[in-house]
Amino acid sequence: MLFLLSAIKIMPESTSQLPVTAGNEPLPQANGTPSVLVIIPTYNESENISRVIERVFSLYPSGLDILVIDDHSPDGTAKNVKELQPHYPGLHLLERNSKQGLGTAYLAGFRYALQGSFRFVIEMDADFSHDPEMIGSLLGAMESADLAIGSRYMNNTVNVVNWPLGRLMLSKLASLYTRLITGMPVSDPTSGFKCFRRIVLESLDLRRINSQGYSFQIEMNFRAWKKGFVIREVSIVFTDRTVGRSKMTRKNIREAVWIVWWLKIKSMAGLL
Ligand SMILES: Nc1nc2c(ncn2[C@@H]2O[C@H](COP(=O)(O)OP(=O)(O)OP(=O)(O)O)[C@@H](O)[C@H]2O)c(=O)[nH]1
Ligand SMILES: [Mg+2]
Repeated sequence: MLFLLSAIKIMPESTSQLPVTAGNEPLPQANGTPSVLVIIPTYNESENISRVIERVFSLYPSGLDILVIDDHSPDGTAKNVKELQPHYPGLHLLERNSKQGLGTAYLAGFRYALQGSFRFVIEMDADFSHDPEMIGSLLGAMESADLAIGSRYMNNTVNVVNWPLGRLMLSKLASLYTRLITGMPVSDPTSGFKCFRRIVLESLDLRRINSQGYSFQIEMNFRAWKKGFVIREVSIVFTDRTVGRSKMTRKNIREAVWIVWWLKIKSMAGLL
């Protein structure tokens, strides 16, 4: 039986005093060059991808580019992106020839970002679980952070809409487990809605990132934290996808269980 959960409590936004960039305001540009790259990995997201691209560009018409990284989705996701490219010069597409996992998709996106002059790099899902309006809040938090994480669990609240109870428990347990083992002060370490300052990506040796699935988020946070970068969380409401299917697998869960130990031990041994 599935239990449906509604947003339980939405705390006042912790970034309320932070500036700008929400809604239709243009983002800062350096010499007319977009300073923000939003990376959206996709696998079979043809029902979502066009809408999410249009939504992001309607909210942030300048100063921001989007990179879609598609793993040869059989449903034609990449074709939808190509159809939109003539309308949006800031829309980029990286096509890979097979499904290779979320982690390697983001790593490819980071390399792409570092080849350009982007100052901020955002991770976002294609399925509208991450509200494009919150991009502004993430960027606002970057005024005083090197890594901003959109958190579902700030201040002991649960801001998740329409997740089955089992899925919520899994996510909450993963967060508690990660905090307990690593000591990392992040309430939602598996969140995939976040913003990196360029220097963070430049400082981490991306070739050493091992995680393939969702533990990729934990590993990136942990490595940034251990390097002393400032991490801030921003309260977000996460809404379960309404179209398309989740790609989460049991293998992803098993990977997250051992990766936190692996990170902890490597860090203690000074081998991170
Ligand atoms: N390029 C690429 N994208 C992927 C891969 N696996 C998942 N994605 C994308 O990564 C994003 C997150 O995947 P989801 O299936 O929504 O996973 P999730 O958000 O953790 O889980 P749900 O809450 O069940 O949706 C989506 O935009 C997917 O299309 C992959 O192997 N390659
Ligand atoms: Mg999702």
